[in-house]
Amino acid sequence: MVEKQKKSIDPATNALIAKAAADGCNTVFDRAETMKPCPIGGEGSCCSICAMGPCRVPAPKGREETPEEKKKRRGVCGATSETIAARNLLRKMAAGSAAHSDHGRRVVQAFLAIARGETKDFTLKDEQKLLQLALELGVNIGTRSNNEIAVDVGELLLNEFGKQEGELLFLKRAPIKRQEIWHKLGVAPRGIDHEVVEALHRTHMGVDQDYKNLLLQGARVSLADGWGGSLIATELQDVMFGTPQPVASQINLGVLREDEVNIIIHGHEPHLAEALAVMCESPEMIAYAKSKGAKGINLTGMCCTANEILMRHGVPIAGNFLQQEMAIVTGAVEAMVVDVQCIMQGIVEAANCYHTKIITTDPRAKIQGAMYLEFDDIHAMESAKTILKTAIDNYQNRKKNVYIPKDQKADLIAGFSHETINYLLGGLFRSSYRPLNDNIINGRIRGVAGVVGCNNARVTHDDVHVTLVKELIKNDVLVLQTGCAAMATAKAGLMVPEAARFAGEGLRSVCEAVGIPPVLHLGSCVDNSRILITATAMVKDGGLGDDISDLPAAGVAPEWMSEKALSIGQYFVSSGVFTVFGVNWPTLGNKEVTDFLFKDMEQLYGGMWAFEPDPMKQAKLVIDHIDKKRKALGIDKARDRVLYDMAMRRELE
Ligand code: XCC
Repeated sequence: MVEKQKKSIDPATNALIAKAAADGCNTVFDRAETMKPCPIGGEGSCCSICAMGPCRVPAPKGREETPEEKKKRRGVCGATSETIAARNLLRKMAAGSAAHSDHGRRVVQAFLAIARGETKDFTLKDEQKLLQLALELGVNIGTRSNNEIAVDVGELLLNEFGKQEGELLFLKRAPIKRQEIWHKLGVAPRGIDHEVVEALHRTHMGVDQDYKNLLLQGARVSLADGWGGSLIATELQDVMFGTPQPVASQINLGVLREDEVNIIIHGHEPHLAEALAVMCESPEMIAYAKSKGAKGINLTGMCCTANEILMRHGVPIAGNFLQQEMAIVTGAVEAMVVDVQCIMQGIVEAANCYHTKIITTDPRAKIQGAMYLEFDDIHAMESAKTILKTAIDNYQNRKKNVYIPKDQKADLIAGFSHETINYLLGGLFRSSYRPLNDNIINGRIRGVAGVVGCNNARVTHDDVHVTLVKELIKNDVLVLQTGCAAMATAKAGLMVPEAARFAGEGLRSVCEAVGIPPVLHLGSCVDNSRILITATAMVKDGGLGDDISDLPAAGVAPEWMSEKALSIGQYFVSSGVFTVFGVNWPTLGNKEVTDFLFKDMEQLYGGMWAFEPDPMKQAKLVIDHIDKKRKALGIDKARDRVLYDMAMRRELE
């Protein structure tokens, strides 16, 4: 008998999977059992781009295909399996880039509304970051007010989306050598929307039919995300809502409260969450909650919105991607308020089993069967109030079958922005990456890994994340995290300074000296741009080569599922980072395309893709890569240090 895949390593999730079954509530874990993934689509061998298809061109399994078979593996139009696989991949990258970048555009629009005085509900919190941005972008500061400066900054950055000529302004932040690579390959993005549109055009029936050329556009549209849309979002969110600093909080479903109105904010963009965080504290709203029999209001987050308000307000996190229905199954959630991205339609069905109201708030993302209360950036607090009142009114409808896994919550420290890491390492007056670079050079820290991305119901929830990260820190690799990946390891207790005890001796000594955890939380998925800036800062500080591709560093998305992850992965690779994906790889149906991504890309970008579902093997790939880079830098000897015990010392005397 085939053993069933374990659903989660998280006890809270497992307890609620059992409760859902008892309550007759269908969840993602049930659907993943009944709906098997399509093997042809999964390997990138299905073309549904025109109405002559869909054409299926699956690769033979378990053996090399013959040249004759290969010739026949074509769509009705004659498209080869290379074209089909590359075209599918590029479309996914374009969708991922579009998602982050549409988020970025919305952030700029909100930023401009504040700068122009169109709303009084938010202010620009981080003046220093605003002025730095103005300097970088060549905006006149002089005696002008912050708002005047911000209007110019906002307009310049809004222009980045529709720009038709030139290249994105933030590309200049990258190391010079990296910029030269992009120019040589012709992949420096022009405008953000421009690259998404061109990717869609080139993948339309009968346009770009050379897989290498298609994958160049994959690099360009993804770079438009990492060094464009996502970076713009991160920078302006920091100016508006504050640059994150270390903050303590808690995570997992145990943060829900039995005697309070529980509201979960789920999605990605931070404006609504910011407004709710402020409004929840208002005496008027607290009194209103009390008038309905609750002791107070408990706002918690889910997915990347959770990371945003955790980083800036310490708002606790209820869970990551695969826990969204589980939160509802507690029977204790009055409202799940959502905006865009990673919101499973299944939450509406789950909510129908309990009393939870699903409230959509964004005209771009309505869900059939959910309640729609539009969030208005200009009148943010009024919108937040309406949403809160709706949730509070629902408290009285809470049914009896409530179960909160109260013991299931872990402490965590978050808020490690690039600025914070810089400050923590070097201090206020000499903030720098020097101590980090020095500790890498002397071998206490072997290297750095960015471990990011989603959960995926095709693998045991959180397992791949936690196993991988534990193995990395044990081997002295400092781990930087974002997104749902960060939440998985935080739940496992790896994001507190005491977790240094799980680290190898070298990394532990650095963590203990600085007082940081061995696994640093850098924020949401758009904040993967912070990892690019951190890597660039390490290069610029010196001693570790002159490009990101020289660093003893790698990226991993162990449980990825979204198209955004592919865009992130490709902008890591195109920025020079060796990047490993778990679960499944969407071009396995074509050897040429896969070899190009897994081998040839290194010649072009200094970074390349790898696919490995096993977390221990993922760790080995990362560590081997880090060691290869250490050797190339001539710092491999430093790690071979011997720690003398007393007997050895005496022998030497
Ligand atoms: Fe979504 Fe961002 Fe993935 Fe989590 S990590 S499942 S994309 S919430 Ni971004």
